[in-house]
Amino acid sequence: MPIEKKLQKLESINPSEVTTCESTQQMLAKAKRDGVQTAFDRAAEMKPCPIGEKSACCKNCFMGPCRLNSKDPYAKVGVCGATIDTIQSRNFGRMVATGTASHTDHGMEMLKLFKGVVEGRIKDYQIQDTEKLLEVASEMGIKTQDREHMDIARDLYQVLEKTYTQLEGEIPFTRRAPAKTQEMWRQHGVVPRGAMREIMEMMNRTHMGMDQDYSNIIKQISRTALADGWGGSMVATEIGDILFGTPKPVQGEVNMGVLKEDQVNIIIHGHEPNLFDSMLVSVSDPALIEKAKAAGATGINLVGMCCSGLEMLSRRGVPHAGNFMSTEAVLVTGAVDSFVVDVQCIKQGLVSVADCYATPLFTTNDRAHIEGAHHVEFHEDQPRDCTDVIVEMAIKRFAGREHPVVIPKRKDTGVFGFSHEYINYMLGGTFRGSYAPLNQNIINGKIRGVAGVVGCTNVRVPQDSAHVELVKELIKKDVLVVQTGCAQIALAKAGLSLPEAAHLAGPGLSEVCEAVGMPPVLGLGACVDNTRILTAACNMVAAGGLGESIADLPVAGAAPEFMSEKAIAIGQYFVASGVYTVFGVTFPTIAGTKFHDLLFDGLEKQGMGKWGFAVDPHDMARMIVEHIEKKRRALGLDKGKERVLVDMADRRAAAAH
Ligand code: SF4
Ligand code: MSK
Repeated sequence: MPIEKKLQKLESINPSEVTTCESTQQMLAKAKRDGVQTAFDRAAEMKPCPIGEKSACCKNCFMGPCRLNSKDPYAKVGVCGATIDTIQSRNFGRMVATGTASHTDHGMEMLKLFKGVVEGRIKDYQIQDTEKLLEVASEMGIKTQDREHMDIARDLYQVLEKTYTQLEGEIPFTRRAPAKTQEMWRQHGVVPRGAMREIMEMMNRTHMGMDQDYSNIIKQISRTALADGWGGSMVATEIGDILFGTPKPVQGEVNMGVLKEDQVNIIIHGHEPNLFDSMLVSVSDPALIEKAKAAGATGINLVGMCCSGLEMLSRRGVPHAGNFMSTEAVLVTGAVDSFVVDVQCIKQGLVSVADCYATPLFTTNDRAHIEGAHHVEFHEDQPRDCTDVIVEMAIKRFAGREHPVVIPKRKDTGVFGFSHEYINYMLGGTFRGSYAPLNQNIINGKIRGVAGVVGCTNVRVPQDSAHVELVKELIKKDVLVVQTGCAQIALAKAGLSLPEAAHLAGPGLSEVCEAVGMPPVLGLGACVDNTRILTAACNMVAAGGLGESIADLPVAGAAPEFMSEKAIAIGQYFVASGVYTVFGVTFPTIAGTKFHDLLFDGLEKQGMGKWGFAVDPHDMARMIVEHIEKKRRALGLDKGKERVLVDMADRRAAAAH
């Protein structure tokens, strides 16, 4: 379709005001010249609904929808009598249920793939990390000695399936949490039984006329969210590692400059690593490479975006073109010969942008079709029936490229793939991997604490700006930053994912980074890999000296540019696990209401973490640092312990404990 047909009268946006990513700015300027509309243009037209934004609107039945939008949120109730606290908590619960459903459904697909491999029905994937298989299996109480790997894997499948299907009891990975954290969960009755049951109950309890006490609804909210963090997401990460390999640090390239004008460019965007893994096989096939050459290309260039891109960047060093808010902009280069998606975070607007540049957009998953896209379904037992077709179509598009190609030159490098296992090894050495040196550096004050800065980019915030400002501020204050999801790409583009960025950190953190050779910002993977942060927190408690539960640790989390319901579920499972979690952009509750106060204060009094909110990244950094210092004081770390340099001998001694 000619580009002119796509022209709509839109408010004019200034690219440098809506994104700090240079490549995206360049492509938005080009999109404007080409008359192509993106989410940035639509956001200028579509202001957020102020009632929905604060969850003061209920549409849970058809006596409504009811809006409780008076100045005093308690001045009105819904037609059924529902108060603002009932409405907000029900809406919040449904967001958590949706986010949890997304992650657990993803995890379940990974487990289904694992089952197929173990049963020998699926031959194109194998167990790549047997060490991790044995570790996870023995953690789950499965006998591993003198047994075949496949027998162990079969038992592991049976145990992990309970994460989803169990009706009573506790999901398997909750036993990974420190005993005191588990005790606190039991005391509040929030240990998840099975993810399906928790999501189902959450939806039922939020139906009209069901649970109408926010202080009871919150229990199911936490239980559902914990079924994500210690359930569906954790299974996705652990099975992903077993099947595709546990990440180890790898240098990778990010930004739109990874596209190549003289090659067939294929982008994969989504969340499931299986499609990407099979695409890697197809693009390495000599016959397809020959076809690409016959079409005039010098090769085939496979590139990732968003979270499956991050999984492949972390595991294989596959180049990454950008995060969530760059997915439409990258098509404007005219250089993308196939744009392939699977599940989650895929804007419907991609179809029209792809159409403008004659780029074929492929959906591949039965759970996520898009009207107007080509659907070539991916099946794990015959993966190349899908991936080869896509490569062939990309070659065809390359041969007939109709639009001028403009690729931003910017390409940045970073080191990614810091699994919690690698952090253990990196700090403790090959023979005695341990978190004790990290704890030691926190105790002696060189590192004040650890912050997870994670999550999406959102059109309501200049892209990447809050991530970068917040992280710069935190490392300056000697807070070690760990990252997952689109946040990592923001920091990699700002050059903070390289060991050389240590000089931007405060004196204590930079000394540790230089001694170990690590960046002050550690990329841990995709958004499901937030569970690596939970596991790292468990290891920190186990290593000693920093309290007995996750809530005791001098740690915090932040999602400064979040946009998805998955992020709300993640935030709640961190809070319910004991972590102070600060969100930016907006928060879906009204300050001064009882439910809001429960989230922002009451939960901490119950032994959990709590929510925080700030739009300005500097405020956010201040809040996080204050919280970390509060936790340090509670641990007695403010008593002026001598600052000791940790050398190899110290590390060995610490690891021996
Ligand atoms: Fe209105 Fe109550 Fe129906 Fe919600 S459940 S729409 S508050 S009547
Ligand atoms: S892709 S959930 S925009 S991190 Fe996981 Fe990025 Fe957020 Fe989607």
